[in-house]
Amino acid sequence: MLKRVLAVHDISCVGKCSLTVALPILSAMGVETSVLPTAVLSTHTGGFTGFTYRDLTDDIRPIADHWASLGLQFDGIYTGFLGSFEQLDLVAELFARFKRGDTVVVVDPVMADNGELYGIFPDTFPAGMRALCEKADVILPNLTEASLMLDMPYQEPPYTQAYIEDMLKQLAAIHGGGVVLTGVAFNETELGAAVYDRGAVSYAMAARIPGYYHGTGDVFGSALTGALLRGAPQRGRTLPEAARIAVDFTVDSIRRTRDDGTEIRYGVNFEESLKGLINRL
Ligand code: PXL
Repeated sequence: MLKRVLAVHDISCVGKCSLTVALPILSAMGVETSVLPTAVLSTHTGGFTGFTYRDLTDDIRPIADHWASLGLQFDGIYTGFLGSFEQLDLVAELFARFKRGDTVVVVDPVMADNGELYGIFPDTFPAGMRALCEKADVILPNLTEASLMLDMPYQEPPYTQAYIEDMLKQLAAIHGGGVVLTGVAFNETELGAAVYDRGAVSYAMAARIPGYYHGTGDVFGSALTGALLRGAPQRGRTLPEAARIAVDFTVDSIRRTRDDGTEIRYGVNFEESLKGLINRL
């Protein structure tokens, strides 16, 4: 039987991130995907000006009430970009209503990159996001988001292994669960993710492709969530296995985008990497 995941993100109509990435990737991975759009934007907010923003906060609880009346539950819940404190609270409420004992809750605390909180968020937002992370089974911060949630100054790469492993332990203490920390680099040539899974640290690194590619966090998070849910008959992949799959898929998508020479703010070419991802599963 198909596993069913609920993806809670905005719809950025153009620019390939959030739901326009999560839905195709999770479906292609063989996971039934329900969506809860938190907002509709004409484009994402990274690299475009003049975008529209229709907030859907008021629709979240009525949608959840209807689902509850149907007795729906999910094998996984995957959340990303959330636009306000109120949405953080509503999403915490969703976890309480739709999580069974074995449901995997993956929270990507999307709010910052390259040492900077996204301009639309107040400085108090990371504390709110940290409170949502407390309710997750797995969290997927990048180095900037991790620093903000731990109230540590942001440091530029390269990092030492001691620095990353101390950070992983502090992040795991937030929720007592799994951590996948992205943007980890120990030198100029490699980039990847550090994984903390029940006390064990591991790494999924890949050759660095220079440049900043938009939407890669959501490509990564979607592939990782799909891999956690999809495995040999009933069991999903372990967190280190899922991180390896997600890093390779993301890097493959970035490589195609670089080769295509397309404008970076329109997102990465994950579409032509899906076949390889499916074959690997
Ligand atoms: O990819 C993360 C993301 C999701 N949704 C919106 C965004 C961003 C990053 O900038 O602006 C609306």
